[in-house]
Amino acid sequence: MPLSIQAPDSDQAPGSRRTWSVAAAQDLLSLPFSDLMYQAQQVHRAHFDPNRVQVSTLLSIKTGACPEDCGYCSQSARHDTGLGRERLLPLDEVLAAASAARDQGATRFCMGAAWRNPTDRNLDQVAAMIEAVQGLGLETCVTLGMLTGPQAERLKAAGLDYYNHNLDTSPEFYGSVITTRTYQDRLDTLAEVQRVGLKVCSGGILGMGESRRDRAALLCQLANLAEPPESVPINMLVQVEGTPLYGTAPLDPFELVRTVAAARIMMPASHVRLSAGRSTMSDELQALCYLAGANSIFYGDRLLTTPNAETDRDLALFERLGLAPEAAHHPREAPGVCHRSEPAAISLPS
Ligand code: SAM
Ligand code: DTB
Ligand code: SF4
Repeated sequence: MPLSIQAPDSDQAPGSRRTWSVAAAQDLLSLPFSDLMYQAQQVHRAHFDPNRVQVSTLLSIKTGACPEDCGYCSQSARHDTGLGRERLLPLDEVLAAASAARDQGATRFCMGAAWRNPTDRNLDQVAAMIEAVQGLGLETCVTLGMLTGPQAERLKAAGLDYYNHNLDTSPEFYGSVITTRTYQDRLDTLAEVQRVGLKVCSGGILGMGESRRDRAALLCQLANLAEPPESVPINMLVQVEGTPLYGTAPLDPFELVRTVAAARIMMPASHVRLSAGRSTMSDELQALCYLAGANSIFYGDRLLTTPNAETDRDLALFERLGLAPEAAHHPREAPGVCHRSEPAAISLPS
């Protein structure tokens, strides 16, 4: 059944999961910084080993010429960003990138395509990629745009672990960023993905000119889904020349830390990923995000079309902070199993 945009409601029946109201989320985001961080750390430590970080690597399997008009995106055909249209990558190139990512220590391989939605033929090709990447012992995630129910079933049957589909911002601000689809379209795809038993990766982008209330409303939408997403990417806008959002006033970095902390408190068992934007963040800002409860990153020198923080810098920061990569949860663990896990094999600088 399609989900609908959540009305604010803070009633909580005994024993049930809390429904977050926008006002309650806004109150969290507005706490004195130390109080917010303290709460987030308590929640983080109750659910995770705070010194382990899940490590995913991204690959753009189909770049550019997307018919959507997302105001932040380098890949929209409607923005002149200098990106050309590329074809779907062949399977052997995807496999080579996945095995390099595994050798570098990634445990999940995330494949992104610049589609509004995949065709059934596209899905057959992506299903072959999922099966091959899984054969390397990596968890798999894909982000392909909107899906129908049967398409979600097809991905589940191929053995996919996670589907990424971001809500990006609040329902109210969404139309200022994207006009070619609705918030409800996003929720409908998420409902199909959850219905077939795929794990959900869904989050948003900060620094698009949204207000703190918009960030609160985004977190409410995510936390109030039928089940909270297993993975919550918090992206900082990567400003790409030629996109409508290029030149947006930068967000106060403490708002990023606050949003990570609130996400941790509102979705205690979810991995919160400090996603795009790390290449321009200081080590100290990233450390604050880890302290606020971020426990996942994209690792590797590239995101989809823009540079990521360099792997050497990430490894050095892990070493300086005493962090270690989390081992893969693959083959699948039983539901409800604790998220604490052994470190993965990854070579740290000496
Ligand atoms: N086309 C698919 C879709 O939109 O769902 C999948 C690919 S799309 C590039 C994946 C996500 O990347 C978007 O939902 C958005 O949240 C994020 N993203 C894209 N461009 C970004 C940018 N410049 N800065 C930060 N995040 C970005
Ligand atoms: C997500 O939340 N962020 C990733 C991934 N999911 C697909 C994408 C970030 C893209 C950043 C801009 C680029 O490299 O094109
Ligand atoms: Fe297309 Fe996805 Fe970029 Fe939007 S975010 S323009 S749907 S690739």
